[in-house]
Amino acid sequence: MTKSEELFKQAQNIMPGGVNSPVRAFNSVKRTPFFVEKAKGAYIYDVDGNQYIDYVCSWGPGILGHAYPKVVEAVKKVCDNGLTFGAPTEKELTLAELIKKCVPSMAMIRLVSSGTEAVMSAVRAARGFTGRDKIIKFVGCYHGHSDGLLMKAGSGVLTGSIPDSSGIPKDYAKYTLLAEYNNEESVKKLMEQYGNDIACVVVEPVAANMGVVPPKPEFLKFLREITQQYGSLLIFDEVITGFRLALGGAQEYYGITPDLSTFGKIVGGGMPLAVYGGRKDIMSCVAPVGKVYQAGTLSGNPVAVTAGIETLKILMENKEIYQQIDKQASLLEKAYQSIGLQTKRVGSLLSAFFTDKQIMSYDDVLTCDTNKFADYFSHMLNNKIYVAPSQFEAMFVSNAHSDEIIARTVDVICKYRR
Ligand code: KE4
Repeated sequence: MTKSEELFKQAQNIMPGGVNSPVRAFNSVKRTPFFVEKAKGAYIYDVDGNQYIDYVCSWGPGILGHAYPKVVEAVKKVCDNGLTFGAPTEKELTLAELIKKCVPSMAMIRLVSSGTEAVMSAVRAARGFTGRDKIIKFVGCYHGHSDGLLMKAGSGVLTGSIPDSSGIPKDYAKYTLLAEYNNEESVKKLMEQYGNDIACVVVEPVAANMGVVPPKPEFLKFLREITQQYGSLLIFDEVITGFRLALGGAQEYYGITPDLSTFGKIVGGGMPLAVYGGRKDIMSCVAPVGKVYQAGTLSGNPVAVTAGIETLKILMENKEIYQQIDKQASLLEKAYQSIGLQTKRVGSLLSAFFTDKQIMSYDDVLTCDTNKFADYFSHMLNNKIYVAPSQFEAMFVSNAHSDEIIARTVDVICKYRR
């Protein structure tokens, strides 16, 4: 029995599934998860001494590569001054100003500790600002695990949604309407039926939780226009795309300005930090100025904020990183296409799909053969390459994925026989 297997066996007795987040249990790829010892650059090491090339990058934060020296040094240093104060610090102001510099729509921001918290709070601010109760989200998009956002399609688009988790009162579902990603008609129908009671449309500008599914041309522009038409707010959930597709995220990449945005992952440099914010008139509804209550003991934590500041500063001073990771990801994409797999890619975010159906929506992704995916996952892991253990996740390329690492990955991909 490997050490990972031993640890996993013990962990399952004290943590649900032996993990602290479900996807880490490797259930959909039918393998025992490896337990991590450390990570450095593009590599992650398990407790049995195996080294893997890492394309999960902790689900997105690792754009610079693991344990980036300048970030780690800054974090180590700041710890000597105390780990948390629960009081304002200049660093929070510095990070807020860096975020606004990168993402001009973020006129006012609030720091929180997770993407879930950021999106939950942004939706509450939208409801508080508009005085409306209903929201629209898209099937297949994930916005964290707050009750109102863990919903799946009901029997019909206009019949609202149903909870996508037990433990959520059925009644909550009537406030969350579900549309189909990339399907303008499905949004129009809901807006015509409920428009004046819809507080916001919340969307991943590039869907990355059903595998990577980019927006059809004009889809985001359509959402921008139809929300304005009905007085609803547009929320871009940029927890994955933020600071990944460009310094200004998807809203820079596609040139569409939402009313509110959420960020996570990269903005915290790998520490527990996320952000929601946007128009000042909306964010002025948030306590203590306004009546939308939201709070957090570790919000703006000085250690996490330091990691975020250092990460954003490095990205701002080295914008060529974006061309580099885009180029490296394009080489992987070509390799997947050379073995007959369909791919979707935006910059350094990509997925290979195990279906022949043209991928435009969640329904298309559901036609994927997840057993084939599991077989491919094992092929990659057995060759010491770690990709996300689910067809419905994304692949992330970091600035630490050198030409040699990419070449080795291409070689392993091309050896895979479907
Ligand atoms: P967290 O609460 O996990 O920090 O963020 C939630 C979230 C919000 N919005 C988007 C677009 C997200 O992708 C996420 C979280 N992403 C998943 C990976 N697809 C995190 C990995 C996990 O759940 O373990």
